[in-house]
Amino acid sequence: MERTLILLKPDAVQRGLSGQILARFEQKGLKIAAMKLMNISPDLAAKHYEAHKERPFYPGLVKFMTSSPVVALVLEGIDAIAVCRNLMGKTNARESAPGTIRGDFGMSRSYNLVHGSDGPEAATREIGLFFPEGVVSFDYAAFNWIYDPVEELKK
Ligand code: IDP
Ligand code: MG
Repeated sequence: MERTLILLKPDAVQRGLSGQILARFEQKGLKIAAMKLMNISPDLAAKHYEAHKERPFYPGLVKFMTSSPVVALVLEGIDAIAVCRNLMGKTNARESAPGTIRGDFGMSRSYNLVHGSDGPEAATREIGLFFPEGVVSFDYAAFNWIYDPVEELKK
């Protein structure tokens, strides 16, 4: 099992799309391991987007992400990071394939509705930044029907 940090960005919350976007991840079979509505402080935004500090779009990105609340989530599943990135689609929503979240709901390269960790190291780092209190530990009964218990869930 792998965990990833997902953010429903300010545009998703303000456009009333949080529920529909969360449903995409949930119906795919990802387990919600943590979830909260929160404001991102400038300090948290800077840590989260550290890798983009030198990019020309960085100031605008921080302004956008701190302008209004986000829904922060930790999602869990086998290969959760890649599965979520595929569900999200390409960074530029105009170029994102239909069927993806960005492809179905967005028209912008910057206001692209959703963030997802891009690798295992980023996921661990980002989950620690957004959920220093830890995730919620519980048995997700649906996993026994989402995965093949013999092939995929053997301990
Ligand atoms: P990703 O979110 O698809 O992983 P990144 O390249 O990591 O894309 O960029 C982080 C975020 O910065 C994007 O989701 C988008 O909101 C914003 N961004 C990326 N490239 C541009 C750009 O060229 N102009 C404006 N905003 C951008
Ligand atoms: Mg990224």
